[in-house]
Amino acid sequence: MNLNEPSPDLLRKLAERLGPKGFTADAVDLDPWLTDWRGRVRGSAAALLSPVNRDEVADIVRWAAAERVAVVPQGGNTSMVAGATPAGGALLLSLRRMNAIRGISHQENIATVEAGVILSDLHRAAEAAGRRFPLSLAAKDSATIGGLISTNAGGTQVLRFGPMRALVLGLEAVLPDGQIFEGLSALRKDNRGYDLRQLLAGAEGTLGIVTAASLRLEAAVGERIVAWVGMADADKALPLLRMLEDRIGDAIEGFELVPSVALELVLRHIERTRDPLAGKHGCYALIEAAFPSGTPAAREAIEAALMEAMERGLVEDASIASNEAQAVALWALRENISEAERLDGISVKHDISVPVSDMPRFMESATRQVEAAFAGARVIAFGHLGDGNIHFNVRSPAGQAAQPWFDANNAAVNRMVHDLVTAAGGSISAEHGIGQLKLAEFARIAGPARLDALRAIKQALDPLGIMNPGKLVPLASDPPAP
Ligand code: 2HG
Ligand code: ZN
Repeated sequence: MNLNEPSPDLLRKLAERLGPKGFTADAVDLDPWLTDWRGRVRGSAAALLSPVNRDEVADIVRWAAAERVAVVPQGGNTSMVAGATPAGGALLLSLRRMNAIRGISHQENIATVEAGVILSDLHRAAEAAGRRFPLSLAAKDSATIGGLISTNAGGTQVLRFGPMRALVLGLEAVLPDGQIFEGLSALRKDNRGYDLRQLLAGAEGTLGIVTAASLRLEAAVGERIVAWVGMADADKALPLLRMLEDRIGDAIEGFELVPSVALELVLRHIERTRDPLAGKHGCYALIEAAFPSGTPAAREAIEAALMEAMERGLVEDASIASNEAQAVALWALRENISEAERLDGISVKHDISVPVSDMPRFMESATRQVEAAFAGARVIAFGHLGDGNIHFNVRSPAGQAAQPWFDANNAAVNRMVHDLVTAAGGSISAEHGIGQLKLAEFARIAGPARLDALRAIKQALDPLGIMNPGKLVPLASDPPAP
């Protein structure tokens, strides 16, 4: 794709339009935003643009289109697949200054927010208004709403509320020619054909830039109960989840699988963490149930269900948080797995899904096959079991330097895991998106119908190919994956 570097004229015009707070081409200012969160991809950009409203965004995009210059939108820069890392002479467009919560309507049960609002700020604002925004994930203190929408983020509450797509009711976006799509009005029913909101959600900024959204809120949590259970092995987890749902219903909204190796990593690398149970277990689950205020005997119901699970041999031991601080501490054991893994050394990452009921079998057989094929490799498979989504990560052999092993084996491990997932009818990206890191594998596996449709949509909305190039949409001209 023949994209250009911005001309000195364009950079001057942008500097004037955006002012000193909204424009910088200084290498020091740019530096922190040029590397992805995992530190795996280093990019470069001609300038960092930080507009404060949609009209500024629209001007940037229109002017960039006129010169056929790439525009790379970025929120909190927490992509797991380097989806917001720019390349070449792109304009890096940060939405972080567009961080107003425009309103929270109790009557409509909606929050209207700008793209740069940080997820935990929205949590607090909704709570202060007596409501709740239910999506949550480990990066909540830096991930922004625009990025979460653009990647259709998942997280730990998908079981009950679905991923970001399920929570977007309205969207405002700047399209690749600079037009503003005014789709904020949060109609519960709107059947005017192709749904642009849902096309932009999960598009990773390749079809336009989300500037604001209307998001579904839920009833505030009256009582939340967080439990940590030890099980003999991962096979017990799914029967346990189904049993809890039978007894408690959809109040069960988080069910996260933590293998013992993941717990050990967290306890080793993350300060102020401790094992909640006295003994060791093969596998653990973090369970969260949330009830509206006034629900009678919520805690007793969970206690009784866990007691029954113990009698049935599904659970070996359990600890239920007795206050909010303990609940936060239990969640820290789960939310820090990724960070602990990172501190332990680079690993080959996968974000896969297979049909929920097939996941225990898949985990067992894929672990066996990968560990046999790559001598000494250590699988750590954790996460959102209830959604059929596991992070099937593969670490280097113990005592071996992680980086050289990673460099030598990353591509082959990826291929093997993705082939196993595909054979099981699954997806190579359950919640992180494709970005740059999964692009070649996506191209290899997706199949012509999916790829042709993807390219046709991209071509129709962004014929110049300026929006976040090199992400999500494999070009027909790309060389085949190695
Ligand atoms: C999580 O569930 C994140 O903690 C990160 O999606 C997963 O680092 C990973 O592999
Ligand atoms: Zn995850």
